[in-house]
Amino acid sequence: MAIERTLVLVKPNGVERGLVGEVTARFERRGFVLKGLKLLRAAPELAEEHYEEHREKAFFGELVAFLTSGPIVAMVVEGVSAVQVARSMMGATDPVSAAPGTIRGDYALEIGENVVHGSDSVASAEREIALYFSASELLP
Ligand code: D4T
Repeated sequence: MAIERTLVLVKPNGVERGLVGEVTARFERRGFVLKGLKLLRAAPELAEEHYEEHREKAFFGELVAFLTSGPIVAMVVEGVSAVQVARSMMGATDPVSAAPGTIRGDYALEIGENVVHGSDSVASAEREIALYFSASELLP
């Protein structure tokens, strides 16, 4: 029963569509504890660093353009197996394959606009949390 922290982002289309409360509520109801929460506009440098692993991919430019296209909400949630559980709550990266009942399965259709992001490992979570939050912005 490892207690983990993971980074959850509500992407620009999720904020635009008024899904911040819905996404946040799902994590709270599941039993996770919010340790950090902010609304921000990501600078291109931040988005590029976030998606560093995709730098060589054909969709990298669009990915960065999308993440920086409007305000996003970043949150750090903590709880048992937070990395894995958060990703299962989000559903498959391509919403077409995301199961109903997941966030993407309920609110998305396009892979390029898939509403949420969740870190894919504990190491990624640590790296990504540090990109979006300073230590003083996080609860202990
Ligand atoms: P994120 O990082 O947004 O939570 O997505 P995933 O972790 O589920 O998936 P990913 O890293 O493989 O992809 C990052 C991001 O790129 C978009 N994307 C992905 C895209 O627009 N076209 C593609 O072909 C792929 C594979 C969607 C998520």
